Amino acid sequence: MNDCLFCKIVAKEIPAEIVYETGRTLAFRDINPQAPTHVLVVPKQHHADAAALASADDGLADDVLKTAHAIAVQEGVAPAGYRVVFNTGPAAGQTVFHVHAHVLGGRDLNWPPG
Ligand code: IU
Repeated sequence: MNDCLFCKIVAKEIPAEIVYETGRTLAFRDINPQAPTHVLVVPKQHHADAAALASADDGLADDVLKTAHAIAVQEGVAPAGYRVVFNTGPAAGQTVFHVHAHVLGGRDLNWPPG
């Protein structure tokens, strides 16, 4: 996708603080962190949202989830607990339409979310 911001981060055409990378996923710090750990995990292949990722049917959603857990371990937030969020669609607050998992941790997280 030529005009997709996260595709450009994947292609390293625009900078991001990358914290983890696999063959099919990339993780980088959110520019507007909502918790001490706030990392975004994206598949390198473009899919607009979690629904499209789930339909990809090639194990890619599994890769994203595994990377999210690896981030939580790497960041040291796994033992206390962390949250993985896919905002999916405008009503859920999705603003960037390249699917991304938010990995949030490092503080007590409220429920229900806003
Ligand atoms: P959302 O679930 O689509 O609302 O999340 C988009 C996130 O992308 C949001 O938390 C932004 O702070 C974040 N982000 C970013 O990390 N780098 C950017 O250049 C832009 C947005 I634009």
